[in-house]
Amino acid sequence: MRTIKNSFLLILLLGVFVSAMPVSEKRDTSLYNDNMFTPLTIPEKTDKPQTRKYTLKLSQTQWAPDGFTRSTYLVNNQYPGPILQANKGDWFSITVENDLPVETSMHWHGMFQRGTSWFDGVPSVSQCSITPGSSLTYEFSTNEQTGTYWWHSHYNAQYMDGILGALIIHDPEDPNLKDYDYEYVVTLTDWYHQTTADLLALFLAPGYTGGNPVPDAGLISGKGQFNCDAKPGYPCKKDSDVAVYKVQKGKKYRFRIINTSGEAFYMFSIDGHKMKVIEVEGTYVQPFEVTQLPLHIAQRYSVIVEANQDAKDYWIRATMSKECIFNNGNTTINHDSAINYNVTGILSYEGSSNKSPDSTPFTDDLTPCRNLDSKLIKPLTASPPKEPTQTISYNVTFGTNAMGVAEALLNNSSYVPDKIPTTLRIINDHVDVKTMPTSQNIEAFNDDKGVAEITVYNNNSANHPFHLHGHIFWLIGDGVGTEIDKSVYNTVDPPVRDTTIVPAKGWTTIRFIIDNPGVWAFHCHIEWHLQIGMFAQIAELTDQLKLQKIPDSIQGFCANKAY
Ligand SMILES: *[C@@H]1O[C@H](CO)[C@@H](O)[C@H](O)[C@H]1NC(C)=O
Ligand SMILES: *[C@@H]1O[C@H](CO)[C@@H](O)[C@H](O)[C@H]1NC(C)=O
Ligand SMILES: *[C@@H]1O[C@H](CO)[C@@H](O)[C@H](O)[C@H]1NC(C)=O
Ligand SMILES: *[C@@H]1O[C@H](CO)[C@@H](O)[C@H](O)[C@H]1NC(C)=O
Ligand SMILES: *[C@@H]1O[C@H](CO)[C@@H](O)[C@H](O)[C@H]1NC(C)=O
Ligand SMILES: *[C@@H]1O[C@H](CO)[C@@H](O)[C@H](O)[C@H]1NC(C)=O
Ligand SMILES: *[C@@H]1O[C@H](CO)[C@@H](O)[C@H](O)[C@H]1NC(C)=O
Ligand SMILES: [Cu+2]
Repeated sequence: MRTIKNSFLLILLLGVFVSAMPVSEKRDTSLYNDNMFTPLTIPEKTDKPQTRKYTLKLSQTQWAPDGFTRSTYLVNNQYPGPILQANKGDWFSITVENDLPVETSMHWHGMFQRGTSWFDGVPSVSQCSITPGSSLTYEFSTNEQTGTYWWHSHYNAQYMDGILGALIIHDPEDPNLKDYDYEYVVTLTDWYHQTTADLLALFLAPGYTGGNPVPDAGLISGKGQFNCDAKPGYPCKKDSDVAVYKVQKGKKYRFRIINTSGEAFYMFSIDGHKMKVIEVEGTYVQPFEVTQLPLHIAQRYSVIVEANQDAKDYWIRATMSKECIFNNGNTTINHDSAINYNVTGILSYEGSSNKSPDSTPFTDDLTPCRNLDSKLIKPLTASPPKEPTQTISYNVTFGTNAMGVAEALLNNSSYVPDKIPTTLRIINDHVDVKTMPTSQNIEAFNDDKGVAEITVYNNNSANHPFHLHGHIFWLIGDGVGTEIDKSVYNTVDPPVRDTTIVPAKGWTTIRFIIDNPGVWAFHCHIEWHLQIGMFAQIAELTDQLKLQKIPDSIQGFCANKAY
């Protein structure tokens, strides 16, 4: 994310540039990522940690993942980008080559970045952005982390234009290994027919109060079907590729499901097949069965699906909850979207010839827009931290600034990114975070091995998926109402996550251990909210951070800018 002011002109210019491009009628299916539909090839187990090297080459092209052609960003000429894989303890060395006409920056969602906080990929917090034509190599250890993660651009709302992919860390000691035969990765994404640059220009226009833009389609692992029939005369092609996951009867499949959306809430299910949840955002849980899995943005689950039904085809449903998508009639951007909320793919048994499944959905009644019931999620090993040593809260509100532009505020303060990343200010200049402007929304946590407790109050009617960088946290409690209800606190075996919902008209309390020197973003993952300032910085153990040496590559990017 960059300053709205700085990037605004760029957004407008890009908007003009993009809309002037000819609309291609070509249907290029080669840009889908086939690896999303093939069981994972697991990296070989090694005695010593390996360095897993990848190159991510970012480019722009005209493409129609759902039947409508628009300017799309691709990574290695694919969408979603490559699945990055490692084994527990390995290092990643990932070179990001920016061939886009705009700046970028890459975030490894869920990675602790212990000792490498400058590679967390957040402009204005951990690094200066990667200018067009340049590249940056991110190097970090997976340390003790395992499980299902993802990577995405953290520059403006760019990931929603296509810059994202899965990141999987395999665990040779995974207690579930014997319970499945193959692994698949699934990404769920809401898709728009305008670029985020165009949408942001509308969204950030003075006087706009219509809420988040409405998506046009939902994509399963990059494949979607725009509802062409619903918009006569609209330039789109029917019969675009459907996401098909092939299974063999009698085998068991681990599906790693990642909600990579910018706005939409999904309810994921596979007709006729129960799902056994085994992992929630990198933490093993005591297995439990569900028929429907609710996922908010950035949340991840691993489930085991047994191919134990008649060898036919079954609908995979990633139903977007209409209730969770605000649409205030003609004041909302793209309010007349023809989106089909019933996003589908196919689970196809080997030998099945049934191309159009006739399976029926599960019909359990789940509350949309919320987390999976926390009571179901019991970590395999429960070791929540003790009572907090530092407690803070944020009150989320919306407003408009002096220019009439929408803003989101935490304790009355909308975050304004700084040119110089906070991490560099602290390490290079030893700036005391207490002296930073209010608009930095920065809070210091300096009690080594202490326990931080954050409560977010949400007085508005949207659900906000909050993500904390650099950590997992224990979800101590949440609820509706304007006051915390401590009677619902779970301090014995609470869920462990890195992204959780702050319910509409409600609150959420999390705890984490203060043990990772760095400056970490804590923000709503609805990109539209993030862009208007629903963002805080957690400055952790800055005395230790000051002693760390920033790589020349990170210093160099800023040297060319404000530094
Ligand atoms: C993905 O996250 C969005 C935004 O929180 C949510 O609306 C959507 O339902 C989620 N999708 C799934 C499958 O959970
Ligand atoms: C928007 O909708 C309202 C209420 O339905 C209607 O009165 C108004 O004329 C509409 N405005 C536009 C520009 O279509
Ligand atoms: C979506 O699914 C619901 C429930 O099954 C159904 O009532 C509705 O007609 C479907 N909508 C479309 C556009 O297929
Ligand atoms: C936000 O405001 C509340 C109420 O005044 C206060 O208790 C809390 O500490 C503030 N949070 C921060 C991060 O300053
Ligand atoms: C949050 O802000 C709203 C709007 O100003 C206010 O009504 C509410 O009491 C505040 N909540 C807390 C916990 O401070
Ligand atoms: C936010 O501003 C309102 C109105 O000025 C004030 O009443 C409230 O105390 C402020 N809240 C915080 C947490 O500073
Ligand atoms: C916040 O909640 C309080 C108490 O329910 C209510 O009086 C107030 O109108 C709300 N403010 C906003 C901005 O929603
Ligand atoms: Cu939000």
